Parts: sequence; C-alpha cells; structure tokens
Amino acid sequence: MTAEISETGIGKPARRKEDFRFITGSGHYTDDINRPRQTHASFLRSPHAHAKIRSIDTSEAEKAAGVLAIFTGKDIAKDELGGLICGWTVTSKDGEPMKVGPHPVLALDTVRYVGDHVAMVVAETREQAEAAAELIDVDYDALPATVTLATCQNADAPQVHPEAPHNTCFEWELGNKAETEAAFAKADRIVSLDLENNRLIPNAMEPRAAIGEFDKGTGDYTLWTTSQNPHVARLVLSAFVGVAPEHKLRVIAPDVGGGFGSKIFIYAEETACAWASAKVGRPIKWTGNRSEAFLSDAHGRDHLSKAELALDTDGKMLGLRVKTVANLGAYLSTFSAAVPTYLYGTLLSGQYDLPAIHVEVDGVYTHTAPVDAYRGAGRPEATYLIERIAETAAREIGMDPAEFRRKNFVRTFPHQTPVIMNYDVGNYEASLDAAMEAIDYKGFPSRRAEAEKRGKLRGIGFSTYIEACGLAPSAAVGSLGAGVGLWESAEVRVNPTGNIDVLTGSHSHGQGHETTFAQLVSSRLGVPLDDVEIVHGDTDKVQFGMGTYGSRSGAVGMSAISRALDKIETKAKKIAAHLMEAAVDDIVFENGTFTVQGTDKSMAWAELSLAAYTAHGFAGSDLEPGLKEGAFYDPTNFTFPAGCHICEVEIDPDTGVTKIVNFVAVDDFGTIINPMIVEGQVHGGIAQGVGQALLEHGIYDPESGQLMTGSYMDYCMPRADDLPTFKLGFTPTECPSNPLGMKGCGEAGAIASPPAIINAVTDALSIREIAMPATPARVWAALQAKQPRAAAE
Ligand code: MCN
Repeated sequence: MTAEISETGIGKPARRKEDFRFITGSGHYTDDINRPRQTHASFLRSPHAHAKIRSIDTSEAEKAAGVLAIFTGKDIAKDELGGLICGWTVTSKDGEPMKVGPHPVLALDTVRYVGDHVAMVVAETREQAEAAAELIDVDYDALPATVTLATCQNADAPQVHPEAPHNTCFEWELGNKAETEAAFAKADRIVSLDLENNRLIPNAMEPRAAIGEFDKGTGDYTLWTTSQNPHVARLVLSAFVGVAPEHKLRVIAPDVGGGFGSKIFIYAEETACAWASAKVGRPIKWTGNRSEAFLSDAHGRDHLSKAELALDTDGKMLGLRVKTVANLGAYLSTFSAAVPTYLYGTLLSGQYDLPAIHVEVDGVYTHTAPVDAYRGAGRPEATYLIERIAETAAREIGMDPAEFRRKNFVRTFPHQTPVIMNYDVGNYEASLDAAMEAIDYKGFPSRRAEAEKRGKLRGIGFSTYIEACGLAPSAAVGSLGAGVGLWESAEVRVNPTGNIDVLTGSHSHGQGHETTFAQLVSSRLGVPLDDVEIVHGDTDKVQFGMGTYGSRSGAVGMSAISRALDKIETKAKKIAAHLMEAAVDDIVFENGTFTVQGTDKSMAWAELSLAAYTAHGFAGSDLEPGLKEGAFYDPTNFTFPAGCHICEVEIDPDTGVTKIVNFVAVDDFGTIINPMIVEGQVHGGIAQGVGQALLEHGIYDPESGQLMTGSYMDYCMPRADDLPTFKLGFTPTECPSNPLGMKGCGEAGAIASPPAIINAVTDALSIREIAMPATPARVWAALQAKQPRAAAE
C-alpha cells in the first residue's frame, strides 16, 4: 500500500473530504441554487388546530404586487392530483388494515393542525409572496380539537378523520399474548412503570427548501429538494401523487444540511412547487423559515406506555408486557405507521434473553403536526422502555443494575427474540465491562459521598442498548407491510485515466459518505482517496437508490459498492490476464498493481484503466471495452449495533439543574471504516439524546392545539455547555450479514443515551420516575414532592 493510502484506508481517521466546501461556505444547498426566471412561493397555513373551511377569498391577494398565481386545494383537486401517502401499511390485530384519512397537498374543506397548508402564493419575490398570503381571506368554522394523547381515544374526543373512529388508526400487536400471560402468572415479582416518550421537533441546520421547474419543450420536471432519498421522492410524486411520470421527473437533492429523519418524507411544499411550476410556466422556489419548520416538519417520538416486567425469585426476566399509545399527528406521514410498530415493538427484547413478550400499540390521530421517523425512529422509544424498566427492576429487587443486566443478557448467537428479530452476533458483556471500567464504576460511591459534602446529588445510570438498523432485507420488510424494497444500488465507473466515479443510491447529508465511501474504493483499488468521486442525490445520474435513514448507508450502501468493486476486479483481472498473456487465476491484484504470479510481469492500475478504454489489445478475446460495473445489494438481515452507555449526573437541589459530569459510550459497530467519523456520529447522537432527556419538548396547548414551543425561545436545543466530554470505546463483533462486517452507527447515540441519563437522574433523586425532559423545574418539583416540609423551611 502506498504511504498515502495507508493513511486513509479502511479503519483510518481520514479527514472529511467534503468539509472544505462546507466550512468555507462553498456548499451548494437548495437555497443557493437560483434558476433563470425563478419565482417564489409562500404557503398560507392554518391558524386553527381544527376547522372547516367555509370559503377562501383570494381576490385581494391576487391584486397584490408581484403576484403571479394563487392555488388552493380545489385547484389541485381539479388536476386530479393524489394526496400524500404513507408507504407502510400496518394491519390491526383484528386483521383490518390501518384506517387512513386522506392527506391532500393543500387542505380541501378541513384543516387538521396549526400549520396545515391552505393556499400557495407564487410571486416575483419571496417578500411579495409572503405579503400576498396575508391578504387571503379564509372563512373558518373553528371546531374543538383533539390534542392530548391520553384522551384522544375517548368517545367524546373530537374526531380527526371520519375514517378512523375514536381517532384510532390501528390497534397493532406483536408477540405471544398467551405465553406472556403465563409468564406473568408464575412470576415472583412484577415491576411496572408508566412512561412518556416526549415529542421532539427536528431542527436540522438547513431548513427544508424546494425548487420546481417545468420545461415546456420536453415536458420534463426538475425538482431540487432537501431530501434524504430523492429516488423515493420521485417514485411517490410520480406513482402516487401523479405530478409527472417517473421518467419525466428529475429529483436532485444537492448538499443537504442535516436531516435526522425529517427530510425522508415527501411534504406538501415540494409537491406543490413541482406541480405549480407547469401552471406558472416558470421555476418556483420555496425556502421554509424556522417557524414553518417547527409547525409542519414531521415531529418525532410522542408515546405513552405502560410497561410490566415479570421476574422470578433470582431476578431472571420471565416476560414483558407493554401497552403503548403512539401519536401519529393529523395525517400519516411517509413512513409514520412503521415507526411505532415494526421499528419499536421488534426491539423490546433489548439485550435480554426474554422468553415472552407481548406488545400492543394503538396508533392514534390528533390535531397536531404529523409524527414520523426522527433519529432512531421507534428504537429510542423501545430502548427507553426496556432500559428504564430494567434499571427500575434492579433497584426494586436490590440488585446492582449492571449485575441484573448481566444475569439477563443474551449470550449465545444467533438469538431469536419473541418479537421477530434474530440477533446475529454480539458481545454485550464486553461493552458493559469496558464502559464500567471507563467510568470507574467502583469509584462511584466515593464520588457520590464527595458530592454530598458539597450539597449536590450525584447519580449513575446504565443503558445497555441494542438496535436494528441497516434497513433492511426487502423480503422481510415486504412481509411486514413496506411498500418498497430496502436494498441499495451502486455503480463504479473507472475513467480511462484511472480515477473513479462512484454513483450511489445513498444520500449524505452530514454523515461523511464522500469520505468513507471513497476510503472503501481507495483501499480496494489501491488509488489515492482524491482519485475517487462519490456521486449521489440526483435521479438523472444515479439509476435508483433507496436513500439514507435507518443507519443503512454503511452496511447496505457500501455493501452495494463492494459488490460492484468485486465485478470491477473480476473484469480488470480478465483484461490483465489477456494483455499479459496469462491465466486469470494467476493474476494477483494488490496495492493497485496487477501481477502475474511468479513472474515479473505487471500492470499498474492506470495502465489497465487506459487499456480497458483503448481496447487495442482486445482482439481475439470476448472482452468488452470499458470498465464500469453496477450492483444492487439486498442485505440478508438487519445489523444489530449494541453497547453500553453510562451516565453520571450531579444535581443542584436548590435549582434543580442537572449537570452531566461523566458520560461513557462503548459501542459495537462491527468493522469501522473511519473511527473519526463514527465518533462524530456518536457525539451527535448523544447530543440529541441529551436534548430529549433534559431539554427538548414539543408542547401543544391542550385546548386550542396551538404549538407552544414554536421557536428557540420555547424549544430548548442542547448547547455545547450542556454536554460533557464523552469517553468513547468500541468492542466490535463483525456483522456476518454484509460483506464489510459493518453495523450502522448513525442513530446509536440518540437511541442509547436518554435512558442512561434518566436512570442517572432518578438515581440521584432516589425516585422511581421523572418524565422527560427532566428540566430543572421538573427536577426541583420532584425534590419538593419528596420533602415538602424541608422545602417550606
Ligand atoms: N461508518 C463507519 N463504520 C461503521 C459504520 C458507519 O465508518 N461501522 C460511517 C459510514 O460510512 C458513514 C457514517 O459512518 O459515513 C454513518 O453511517 P451509517 O451508520 O451507515 O448511517 P447513514 O450514513 O445511513 O446515516 C443515517 C443516520 C441516520 S438514520 C440519521 S437520522 C442521522 C445520522 O445518520 N442523521 C444525520 N447521522 C447524521 N449526521 C449528520 N451530520 N446529519 C444528519 O442528518
């Protein structure tokens, strides 16, 4: 290996190639793109959580300066455009499919949440479009709204969709009820816990944006959009919404400044921009502002659960029973039905050898923004539940929480859980041991005593998590209701001069694919990192792709590249054998050089690349000119990253402020391509977990349905000084279900960390439960509730 490649190959912390353009302001985000004759859109949004639209008067707005067109739901209906869809069908326990209320691009006769899209104004400038939207006169008949999760299924709750009585979209179950009941019947002890998984509002740095452009000459549409999965957007917009036939629609997701799940979905704004560009005959740009993002980007989490764990006399887990009500918001978003079901119930076994599990989930509508996948998507909710109840159970039976977990760990693999998943490989004790060592668990009692002397409450909490990612084997997800396959595709194009373009169906919006994907190619072909270009995010360039979510781009996207590289290597060896007059089996390819074994004959990579395109020496062979190969890769199983996070907090009882004083994360991500990028992913994930556990909460007024946390004044994002210096470690076990041995790392921090933090907070306060986010006010109130007299004194 050349010195250069040995610094940047697989396993090396190569610096991110893409960062130069990002940190020097040279990125090309959707809002940076301006098209000739471009116009601007603004959306009029509902001020009511629930109202009938009696009429919409656009006459004043139409006269306003710069206005080119105004569209309402009726205009869209006239064109017979379909509504926005949910791509995953969940079946209720009675065998009925989920009950789906229509989701029009622009509201027709009813608005169902504050921020719902009512009209689109297109004008010469953004300011003119926004000013004209203010002049639209909508006559609303305001109706009572259903907001609260705990009461939305009551008989007297206002209905979101007539199609879904009691606001219930589905009543889903998983696991064996009878076996679980039997486990509880023979239990020595039952531990129960009521849990809330707080609603979160994604806040990527770049707000969502779109430009729709129609070419009258060719009939082609182009949509630039902030998407994590441009091909899926094209499929949905063509096959289901009907904006344009698939081959006449090009979707480009250029540089995207973070998504965290919220840019997977196909929203009203980009749909309307693409559709209306043909009506207006000019390109239409929309860039959302932060307030719009708060109101109508899909939110995350929002569960109410009752969990019960059955134990025998030795503290062995016998069964888990769970009932969850999951908020879906006012409409089903693109993947929303899958999140509280197959991405949640299937992970409730955690790292434990739990013989029986039964989970019931009611997916419900409320008059709030749609809820869909947000970093972790279902798996943070499952991990929170099992790790909170595990810690609580250990404390109740007086066993050390680490020992309790150790007693219940899965130890032999493969392990079939009672909830579909088949864990392929892992070593849970290794990560637990390493994390305990790193945090100096033995020294905790003296640290706690020392804190007490300073008047502070110190607590420690564990989270031994597992998640399923690398989504996903197509046959498996198809059998569970997915409308798409979840394979990935790649094409490796070797140019005549030997450098390489790699086209991938994955999409990078912060994860560093341009570096890690290039590291794989550079290591395999023995070319410098800078000779590899990763191309993604354009449906006209990449044939197809399923995009990036579910921490799948490493395990699935890179595996597709690896398969294409296998084919490249096979063909290149054939060419080398022909040109050097040797048998293919005698060709050795190492460090970018083809050698005929046992001879001094060799060809360098660049020499062979050129020969592949000149094809001068191919006469008399069956070789085709060129060196370009593609592959589709469908994984055989999910990947199961797992590990142990331990959090140590110190609470000031006078103010209720929680400070994370120590945080250790030891993870198993299988083979690691770039440890620096993986560490960054873990840092980011934990930061979001800290946000969920201590700071962030999307709150609607229970009566009016107004979003009370619609800005950074009310919605508290984690800042640098909320985070400690993380101590990270890795205990890899190689994943057997992909050729690279990788497991996903992009969501682990957000999945693992919240229960570790809340377990530490409840330990410090010596209480059973505190709702997330454990804000200073809540912590202080919990302390007062424990010691009302002391507080009064
Ligand atoms: N990687 C590696 N070794 C491994 C696993 C991964 O070197 N064993 C590298 C990969 O090559 C890739 C990165 O780590 O460069 C993340 O890989 P992976 O875990 O496969 O996750 P994805 O690339 O599919 O990213 C999706 C994941 C998800 S689901 C969310 S949500 C999320 C996340 O990544 N959103 C992010 N991380 C984010 N990071 C940023 N900056 N912005 C977002 O929006």
